[in-house]
Amino acid sequence: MQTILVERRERVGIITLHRPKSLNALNRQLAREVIETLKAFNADDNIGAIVITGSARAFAAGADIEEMANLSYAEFYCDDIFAPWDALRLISKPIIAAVGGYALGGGCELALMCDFIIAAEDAQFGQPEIKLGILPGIGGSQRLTNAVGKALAMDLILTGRTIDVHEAKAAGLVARVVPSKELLQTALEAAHTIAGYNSPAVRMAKEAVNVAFETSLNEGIRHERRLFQAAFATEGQKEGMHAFIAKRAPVFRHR
Ligand code: CO8
Repeated sequence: MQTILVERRERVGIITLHRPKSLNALNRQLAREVIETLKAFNADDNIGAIVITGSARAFAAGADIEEMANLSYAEFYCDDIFAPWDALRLISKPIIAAVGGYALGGGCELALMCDFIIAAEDAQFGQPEIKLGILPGIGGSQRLTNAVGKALAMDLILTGRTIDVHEAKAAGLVARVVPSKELLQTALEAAHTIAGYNSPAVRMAKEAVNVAFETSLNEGIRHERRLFQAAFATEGQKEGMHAFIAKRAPVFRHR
């Protein structure tokens, strides 16, 4: 891997975006490496949750402008250059974005593709593509709107302004704000907690929440009900409930 660092700590897989000279600008190689690593973590029974992070200065300052600047419509259309990022939606294990510094353009969109964002006090979010003569390209117009509502999404996408972490938290973009030096530790603790639960139930819970953004309330509730019933086919449900009744800590087997 040349653009990311990959690490495993107990049952948590960590991807650190690592293109320091360009504030972790997202080029095609980085996309391939992130997706390849996510797929490997997803297939690995020893991994229960994933953290994606960047550097203290930038989670990611967007797509790589130098790489994109001279591309033609035909290249973008025929090669569907951002298509690899679509595979992130197929990762069934929870992904936490630990965001410090800039999360701009594609960087903000990548954070939005994760399941939730834990941000450092110095984090800044924005979709400044309009200043470059373009618009968000890996789902920002949809996911940002779902996260913060039409008014703020339009404001950010049309003016290109950047918001600080407190505005992002108030708008619902960010789940937690922590001091910068506690960012990774907090994200890892959340990931370790998740990774310790009944793995199929964790994935079902992620699936159930995501369905809320893709279907009607009625269909979403029906989907949740089926998943809830399916949870009773897992060993973890028996262990979780019997452990509660016996007043002991549950021991989940992660399969
Ligand atoms: N692409 C390429 N290089 C970048 C990028 C980028 N997005 N952002 C920063 N860099 C480089 C700079 O060119 C500079 O390189 P060098 O040292 O060789 O001159 C280095 O990183 C440090 O940057 P600055 O000197 O500019 O640092 P500052 O602290 O002065 O400013 C900013 C930091 C505000 C983040 C500034 O760098 C900036 O505005 N960057 C561009 C932000 C932006 O416009 N992002 C949107 C890009 S377009 C996009 O994301 C489209 C999304 C579509 C889908 C994405 C799929 C991946």
